[in-house]
Amino acid sequence: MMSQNNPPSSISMTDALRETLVIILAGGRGERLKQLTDAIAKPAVPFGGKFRIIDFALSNCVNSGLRRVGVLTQYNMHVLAQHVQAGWGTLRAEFGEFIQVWPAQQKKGSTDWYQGTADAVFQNLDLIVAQKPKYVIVLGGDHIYRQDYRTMLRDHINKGADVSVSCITASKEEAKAFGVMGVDGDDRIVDFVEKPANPPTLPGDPNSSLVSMGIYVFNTDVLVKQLTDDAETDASSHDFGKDLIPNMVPTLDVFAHRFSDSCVYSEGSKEAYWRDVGELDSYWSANMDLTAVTPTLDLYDRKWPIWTYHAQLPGAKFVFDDDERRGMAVDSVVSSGCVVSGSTVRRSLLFSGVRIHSYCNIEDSVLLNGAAVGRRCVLKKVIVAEGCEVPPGTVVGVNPEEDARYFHRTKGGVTLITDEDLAKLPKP
Ligand code: ADQ
Ligand code: ADP
Repeated sequence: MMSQNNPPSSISMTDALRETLVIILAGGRGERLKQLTDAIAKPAVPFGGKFRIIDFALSNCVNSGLRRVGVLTQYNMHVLAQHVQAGWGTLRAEFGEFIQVWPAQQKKGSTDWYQGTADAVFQNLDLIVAQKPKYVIVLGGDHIYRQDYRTMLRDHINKGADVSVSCITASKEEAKAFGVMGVDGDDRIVDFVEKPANPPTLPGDPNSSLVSMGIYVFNTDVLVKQLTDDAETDASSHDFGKDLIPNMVPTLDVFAHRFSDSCVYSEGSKEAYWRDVGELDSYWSANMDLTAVTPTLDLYDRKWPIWTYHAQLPGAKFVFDDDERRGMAVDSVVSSGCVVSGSTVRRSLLFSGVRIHSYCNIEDSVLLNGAAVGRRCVLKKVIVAEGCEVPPGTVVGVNPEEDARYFHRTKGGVTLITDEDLAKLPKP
């Protein structure tokens, strides 16, 4: 159904895309990723062998034909800014196209960091208004998915919405970590509650809820008014999910957009793949998903490429060691610059420049850029931090109690290995 207030626009998709500005929220602390975000912002955390998490949102923008993107940063922004500049700084400013980092600047007379996601956008309103967009898409920079934002924008325009919220079905249990909505038969949002202890469920399905993916399309005039009103409200935490969206629901035309309609599916897959990788368990398992024989998110499929900046490195190398033990990796993704010598790697992801010495057995593991594993190590279900040097003979993932004494071990049984924690191990 169309909204009563906004008649449908006859704007062409080409014009709608030209008149849209994207704001990517990339400033959260990301503390649940533990030491992985000690020095770098979550969207800049490496993912999938050669990418960084934000490459998914940025690729979705570029592949959708969106050419004006501001990336709002705050904590630990250095690597993120470097990456966006190196990999994404290619659009032509003279044509009004850009992907830029917009750092927190304590504008609007504020002496504080951003209070919440809405405040982050509010503090950049002057930059947004200066672009004169008709629509503003606001989304997080920390999810793994392929979405054609054109379809969502078209849906928003056709419904005559003030704001559209991309949504996906989740189990009632999972829904506790998200914004949860109730919709009517036309997908108009009639109820929105952020991270409820007891999530409302879908009619006729008491185990499932409709959750927000934190991806919003706003009409610019509505966004400006809502942000300005919210900024003047002392009781607000200045957050899209907690304050802005719930406040808009009773009076404005707020619609749900089904991700299943705009997801870019991999060949042969019917699952709309979207993962929040904000915790070590979900980060590990989304990486592991890529090692499946037929991954639901197929990065080899070139119809919707995920772009990135990647250092120039030589090809991956597999070596027989002096004892003629094979260096091999199976059901694994091995990135450029890796050397696997005389060791076996199974169901694992080796990011760029990883080095595995002889007599090791590595399974179900994620080894980030530049990690090095000494001889005779056994690593099972671990994440090895960037540049970490695992000493010869280290065994992790075999004895959970022992691991928990030295390392961070998740509920899901994933162990995070860092240089700092390795230093606590008794010396052989
Ligand atoms: P959360 O993911 O919990 O819920 P939040 O932690 O606020 O929301 O992060 C949203 C995005 O904003 C992230 O990309 C984060 O990095 C970024 N961000 C957080 N604080 C920021 C700040 N001060 N400045 C700039 N960027 C910041 C939200 C919604 C839910 C929805 C989920 C989907 O509130 O309703 O279900 O996203 O994951
Ligand atoms: P091990 O891995 O058994 O501990 P090495 O460190 O000597 O022993 O590595 C074994 C093999 O890995 C080497 O013989 C070589 O072929 C290959 N290798 C080691 N380092 C490099 C490198 N920097 N570039 C290319 N190949 C390398």
